[in-house]
Amino acid sequence: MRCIMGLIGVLALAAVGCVQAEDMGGSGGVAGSGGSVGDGGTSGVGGVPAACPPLAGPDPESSIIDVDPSQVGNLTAIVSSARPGDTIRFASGRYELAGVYMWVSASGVTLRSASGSRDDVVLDGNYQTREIITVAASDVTVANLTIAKAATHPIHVVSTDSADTLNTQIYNVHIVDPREQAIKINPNPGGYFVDDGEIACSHIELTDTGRPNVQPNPGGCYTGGVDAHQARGWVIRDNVVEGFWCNAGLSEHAIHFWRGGRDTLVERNVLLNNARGVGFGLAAGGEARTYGDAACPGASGYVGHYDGIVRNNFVFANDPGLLSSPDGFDCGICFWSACGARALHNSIVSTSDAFSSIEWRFPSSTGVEIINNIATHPLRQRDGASATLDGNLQSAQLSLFVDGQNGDLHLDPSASEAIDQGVLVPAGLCDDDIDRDPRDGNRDIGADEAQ
Ligand SMILES: [Ca+2]
Ligand SMILES: [Ca+2]
Repeated sequence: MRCIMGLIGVLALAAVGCVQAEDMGGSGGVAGSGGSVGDGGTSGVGGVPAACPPLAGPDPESSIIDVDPSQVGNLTAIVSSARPGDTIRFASGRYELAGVYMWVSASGVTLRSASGSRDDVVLDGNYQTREIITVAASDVTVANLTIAKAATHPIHVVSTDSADTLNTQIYNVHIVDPREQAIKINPNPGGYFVDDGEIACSHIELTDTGRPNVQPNPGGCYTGGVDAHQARGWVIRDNVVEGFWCNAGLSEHAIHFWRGGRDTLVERNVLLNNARGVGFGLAAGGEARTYGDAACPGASGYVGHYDGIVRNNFVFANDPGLLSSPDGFDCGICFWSACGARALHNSIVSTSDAFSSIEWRFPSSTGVEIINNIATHPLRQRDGASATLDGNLQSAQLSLFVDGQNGDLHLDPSASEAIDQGVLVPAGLCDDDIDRDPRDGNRDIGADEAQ
């Protein structure tokens, strides 16, 4: 059913089910995993957390295309024929895709559930559909859905041979058990890029059930959370990403921007039991996007990532399976060939071993700043990288946190080693904490400013 929404139409069509009914989500702490919208913060007004409010309803001027599970065989055609600005609204239920995929090629298209709850709509690839949703146009939104068991990527954002893909919004999506990277961001070889997107308030996970199905080639563990190539200006915030590790082979990071990424902002995420947390850059050479404005004059040669900020994140590991796996908890925040990268006010904790809490590697990792982070394990310089370090606390004890064994990395009131012990940070760089509460005049070390 196609519903043309206008101001009058809203009332007229309410009776036939064309009006958005958003749920208001729950409430709770930022560290909760598995929640839906509403679990993203503690500081909202009127019971609606500020970081993850319900997505606004469809533009009343847009066309709404309602689909239900009986139409699953037609989804490829329905999505391919969407016009610019259309909203495709999924009725609650399980969509057994069995090879069906969705390719979005019109700008401004939105894919979302009718109920507003991401748990109510499951798009299940059952490892038969390769890419489930491909975004190949600008201003596309994917929201309030669950996407399970893609044979490759649950969401793949690509540019085309004639245009950049800009302003993708991925919001309140639950991605579970992808066979490869959960959200892949790739440029088309023609010189157009995928820039200025946002991934927010989502839950991306690899479960114990899904882990044996991970693509083993190449490297034994070809999976990860967000994997972005040559992308600029993305914001990755208020997500929970968990479980990306394998019994053989090293998983890609929970959040990874490389091959010439730039200006990525990674904030207020909870990264649980991943072999690697946040990565800017990776290689020391190869193909990469470059920029014409001398983005990093201090670096010579290959740069894997330019500038960008990683702030107010919890990165935590306590799963014995991960910690005893061959690669273990390899790296919490990893700046490899990452020029000008900043790690500000993160909390990085392992209950057992970890190789690096924060790592900066290769000579083009220059101008790096590592400020006011709290970590149980080493901050590690490697292979000619250079960084400014100040206000960090290494070898932190688990007792400094509210529940260091289970991942609530808010500071315990007794954590005098961390509370009020941070150094000054220029205004505008990190004014709030993981709860979106303001930093006070004496900054606490780590992601939490204790109240
Ligand atoms: Ca303080
Ligand atoms: Ca706080």
